Formats: sequence, C-alpha cells, structure tokens
Amino acid sequence: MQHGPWIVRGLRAAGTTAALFFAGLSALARDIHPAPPASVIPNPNAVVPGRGSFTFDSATIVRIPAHDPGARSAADYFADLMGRSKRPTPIVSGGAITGQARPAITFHRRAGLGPEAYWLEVTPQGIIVSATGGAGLFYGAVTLWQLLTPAGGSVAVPAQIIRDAPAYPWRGLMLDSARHFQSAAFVRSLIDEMAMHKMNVLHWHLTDDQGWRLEIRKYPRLTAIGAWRTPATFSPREQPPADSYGGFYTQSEVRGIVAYAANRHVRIVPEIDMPGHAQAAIAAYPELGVPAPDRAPLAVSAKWGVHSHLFNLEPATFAFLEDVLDEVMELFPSNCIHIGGDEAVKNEWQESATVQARARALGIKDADALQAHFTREIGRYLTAHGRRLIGWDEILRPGLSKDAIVMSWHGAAGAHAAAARGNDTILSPWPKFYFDNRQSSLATEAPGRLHIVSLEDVYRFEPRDPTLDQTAARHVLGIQANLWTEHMQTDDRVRWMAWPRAAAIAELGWSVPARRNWPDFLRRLVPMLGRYSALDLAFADSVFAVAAQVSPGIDHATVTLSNQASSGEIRYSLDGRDPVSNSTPYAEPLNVPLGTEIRAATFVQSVRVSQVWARRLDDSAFARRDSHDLELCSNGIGLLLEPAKGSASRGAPLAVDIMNPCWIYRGVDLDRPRSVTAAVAPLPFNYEIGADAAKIRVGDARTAEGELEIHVDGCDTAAVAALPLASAAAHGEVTRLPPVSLPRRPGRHDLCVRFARPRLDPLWALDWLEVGE
Ligand code: TNX
Repeated sequence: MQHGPWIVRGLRAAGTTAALFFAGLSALARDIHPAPPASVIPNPNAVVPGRGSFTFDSATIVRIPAHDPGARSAADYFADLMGRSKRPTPIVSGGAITGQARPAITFHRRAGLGPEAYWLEVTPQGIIVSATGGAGLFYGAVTLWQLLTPAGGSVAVPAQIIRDAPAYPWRGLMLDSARHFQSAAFVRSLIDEMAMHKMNVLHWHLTDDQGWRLEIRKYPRLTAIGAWRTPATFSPREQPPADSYGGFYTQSEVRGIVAYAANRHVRIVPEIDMPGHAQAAIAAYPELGVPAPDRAPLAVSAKWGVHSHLFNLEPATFAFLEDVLDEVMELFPSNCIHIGGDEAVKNEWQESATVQARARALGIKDADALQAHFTREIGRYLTAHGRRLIGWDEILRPGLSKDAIVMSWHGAAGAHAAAARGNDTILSPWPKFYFDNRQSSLATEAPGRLHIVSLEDVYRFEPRDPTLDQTAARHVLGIQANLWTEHMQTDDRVRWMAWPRAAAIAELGWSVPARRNWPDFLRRLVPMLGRYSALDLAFADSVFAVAAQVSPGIDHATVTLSNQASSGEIRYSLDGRDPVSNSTPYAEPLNVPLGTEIRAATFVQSVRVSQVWARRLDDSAFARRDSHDLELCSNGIGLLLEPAKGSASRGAPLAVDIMNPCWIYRGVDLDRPRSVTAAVAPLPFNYEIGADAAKIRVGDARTAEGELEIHVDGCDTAAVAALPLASAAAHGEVTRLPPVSLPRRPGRHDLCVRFARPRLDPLWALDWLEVGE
C-alpha cells in the first residue's frame, strides 16, 4: 500500500479519502435530479440552450452504428465511466436503430467537423453525439458523462446544443518516471484521468540521471544496471541499504500502455534525454560518457539537481542512440520523439581532450554549438525515419531544423522566440506549469518545491500571446504541465500534485479565452471533484482547505478562518465532532474559550469540499509553531521535505531552504523566563547544485555533529543557546532536543534558529519550535 497524500494534522484523522467529502451526494437525489447549470470541464466552446429536458435513467440505452469501431469505443468508454462513477451503466447496442421505444443516446458520424470536434444535441426525445473523427465522438462521450454526473438517480439534462472543438491540438501532461518509478497500472490510470479532461498528450520522461526506465532489447544493461539506484532518501554518509530502488517498463508493458492510451485518444510522446541527464545510461555503459580515467566509474545517481555528466560525441555513441531510437520508434507510434536537451552543463565537454579533438575535427568552436551539432545529428536520424524531433527550449540554437518542435520551459519567452522563427512550440513555463511546486502554504501539502503554484495561478495563465502575428501564433501547438517527481515518492502524491491543477491545464488548452472565467471554473470544479470522489481519485483539496490563524488571549483565543479561493462556506463545530452541512457557518473571527476543540471545513451547498481541519485551543497549541508557521530566513532553494518519522514528528513534510536551514520565530516576550524546545531532523543532503554548494555556510560547528543555534534579534548576533545534535544525528529521525532557557530581556524579540554544521551532509531541518514558560 502507498501512503496517501492525506497528511492529517491536528487531533485526529479527519476525512481520510476524497470520497468522504461527497459521501452524502448519492443520497441527495431521490427521484429526478435536475442537472445543475452546465458544469463541464473543459468548458465547451459553444452551448445553445433549448426547451425542455431529457431524462436519463437506468432504462436509457446507447445506440451506435453497426461496424463503427470508433463509435463503439467512444460509447463503451461512456458506459464504462458511468459505471465507474457509481451510476447506472447503460447498454450499448449496435446496428439497426428502428422501432426502439426506449429513450436513447445515439452516437453517429457527421461529415465536415474537425478531427477532435463534436456536436452534442439534447432534446426531450434523446441525446445525439456526432462527430467526423473517432476523437470527436470520444470527446462527445466525455462531455455526456460530465452532464450526467456526479448526481445520483435519474438526471434531467436540459435541452441544448453543444458545438465544441479544442483551441489547441496539444493538451499535455509530462510524467517523470525516472526520478521516481510509477507502476504501469498508475500510468494507465493517469492516461485515463487525462482522457476524462480531453487531454491528449502524455509526455513520458523515461530516462534521467537517476534511472533508465525503458527496456531496450539491444542494450540490456540500460535496465539491468540503469534502472536501479540507492534510494535517494538515504543519506550518503551511511552504508547504502541492501535493497536498491527502481524499476522499468518492459516492452510488452509499454505496448499495452500505448494501446490503452490510443483507445482514449491520448498520444504518448516518449523522452530519451540527451546529451545531459544521461548518468544512468553512462553508469550502464561507461563508454558512452566522457572519458575520465581518474574518476571512479559512475553509479546511477541518488541525488537531485543538475548533474555534470554528458554523453560523448563519438560515432559509437551516436550509433548507440540510434539503436535506442529504433526500438523507441518501434514501440511508440507518436510522430514526434522527445530528446530532452535540457540542462546540459558543458564543463565535461570543455575539459575533455577527446571531446575537444572531435570538436576540432568537426570544425565546431564552442560547447553550445556542439550541442546544436548533437541535436542536428539526432534530428536527421529521426527525420529519415519519418519522425519529428522535439526538445526543451535549450535546443533553440542557430541551425535548428524548422521541423523541430521546441518545448518552452524558460517562461513563455522560448515559445515566443521559437514561434517567431517558424518552429512549432509548446508552452510549458516554469513555475506555473511545474507541478512539483506546492499548491498552498498549508501543512497538508505533499513534499515538493516550496514555491506556491495555486490552482488559480495555473488557471489565470494566458497561453495566447497577442504580440505574435497570425502565422507565428499558429506555431503554438498548445500547453503542457510537468510532473517532475523528485519529491513525489508515491502514486497518490503524483495524483495530489496533478489534480485538480491539470483540470485547469485542460481548460487552458481546450477552451477559447471568452469561455474561460475563474469564478465559473471554480463553480464547475465542485461537481468535477464529486466525479473524482466517485472514481476514488485522490486529488488535492488545497483550493478549498481551511487555513486558520489563531491568536491566544487570557482565557479565549481568536480564530480567523479562510480558504485559498475565498469560496464556498466554511462551517465549524466546537463539540469535537466533524462539521456537517448544517453546522454553523463561519462569518467573522471567532472568540473561543481556551480548551475548546474547533473543527472546520468548506462546503459548497451541502457538499463538503475540503478535509476537516481540527485544533484544540490550549497553551501548547499556541506555543508551538512548525516549519510552515515560521518564516524562512532566506529564499534560496526552498523545498518541502519528508523526514524519517520519529516520535516527535508531526507527520507533515518540513519547509526548508536547502541553501540555508534557518527559521524565524517572531515576537517572543523575553520579559518572562522562557524555555525553548525544538524538534529537529537530519535529512540527506543529496543535491547536485554545482558551484552553488560553495555558497552554503558549513564548518561553523563546535561539536562533531553540529548544533542548533538560537539567536535573538537577527541571525548574526552571538547565539544565546547552542544545542548539540549528536543524539538526533544518531537517531536519524525527528528528535526532540532537551529544553533550554533563554536569557531575560525587556520586551518582545524575534528568535533566529539555525543549524551550525560541520559539513553539507546531513542537511538539518526544524520540524517545530515551542517557546514555553
Ligand atoms: C528542471 S525543466 C528540469 C528537471 C527537474 C525540474 C525540477 C527541465 C527541462 N529540467 O530536470 O526535474 O527542473 O523542477
């Protein structure tokens, strides 16, 4: 079993699965349930209301033309989705359509629509889904499923005509299966979830420094060696554990996944990253790397960050890459193949006599031009085999073939430059489309990067670039969000990071600007979350989750509640039970007697759309602040990291700047005697950050394992306390340090809490700090 993303804080496990939020839903509908105003995501591009409604119930059948496998597959998907959404599964019947009295949904072909376009007509007599292409019929089926869910019982769908087609042909998600490996079953489920949002490209990041995940028959060591590593959560200072971490997809699994995706009109674009992010391949076949006689042979990396090992430029290496691409092209019918190209730091190439000799022989002057040569060679091979090259925007160099597709991650600028130059391009800008960033500041978020990219941030991105002329604008194929998985160790955490943010991506890619509107998207999101729940899809509730600010008084505390979207109704209880749909609505800051346990959650109408937040208002709750409540001293590389659990652990990931593990606790009254208790955790320092490592302050420790230092009024003052870390280092998990008294001073002061350490590893993090009497 995977650990779910539901990191429950406070007193008790509140709603532990998403499904609980909507537990009351099916009971809501007794007889005929009027469908709410159209709540389809992505929003259809034209909807014309009609008169009356069509009632769908368990007697409704689905008719398809005989001998039309495309229509059969769309109708079957609709029926299957209905069943999985815990609704009646209609019977799909092919062939003659005459003389049937039962109310029906009909799928049929209609000439003249675009490849992904569909019409959906609802009249009191029935529903007709029509399209020219199989993809159109499929998307009609998806819209129909959304019109009929998540309500239970019979549903009256208002008469209407939907004429719909996507704004962009590329509506993508990238899954990084190299940093952490996901099961083939998970990959299928992600594809299925994409299809439910009319997303159509899975960019599959299959190779990187930390793992090679695709079986290649000709080079078995790529997976025998390259798919396995020391777990990256493991500290480099200790003996590696006996079990290595990893996995790979066999060719037969890949064929199954590709077919599964094709059935859902999702294309899989595989990525084989080169010339950088190549350490796993070089570990398997050292001759592919830049020769370095004095260096120990490379292992598959167990660190994150930008690594320095590149493929060399020998003919044998190109022959290897072409062999690999042969098998890749055999497995993946996609007309374009991704070759990465990102973050190839060139030091090795610059310093190697062999590489320099090759560069001279080729008449190439600088290292960037060498990468352009690399891209050109591989591009030529792909073109000769009828495929197009696609790469990250680092491939955008003079001489890049006009046929190559540029995936822009350096903001939107790379996409703009590519389109203006006549290359097709895809927008995938950091940070908004980087789903390794967390979604809110709440401690319920899953590990990842500390930068916040909320659902609204994603939704408000505008892919349309008004400064591009029409010809250039046509080169923008679409958009894509990326699930980089350094910090996503489990399938459910990948889902948490993906949904519902990817629903916003789906709408940006499908709906024209006039059909996009944030408050309306939020309204349509609520039934979408209901569908997720019915399907047992673990999504993030960050947009509706309750955030609380608690300020203590003499015998009362003031509690201010809010949620990120400022939407829905927050309801609370003070009797220790979970709030329900008729609990007291929160209107203004509450004055609550100390000792009370408060619980709150967001409701939209009668549906709970967040987890339950709970807190007992007592002295220790006020005195203790965790790494989320504290301020970080700096903003270098902020991460949310999971410690090895110890008895003092809150169970939530820790907020830390790995460039400077240091936190501020504001406003401590030092007039009174004060004692400070801290819970700390050693974390592996497993980051490749190149020259930046020299900027990290280490070597200032007084004892062998270092100390937790407490400073008053700024971090550069002399420490007022220094707590040795030896026992916590021996534990290796979250450990409570012995309390220490602070010297008295008049007035309120800020505490700066930082780690003095002898070396980079371990990186220390603060779980919580308590300032008591
Ligand atoms: C940059 S974006 C990368 C990835 C990392 C990611 C982490 C890009 C093409 N490369 O290798 O996983 O940042 O956010």
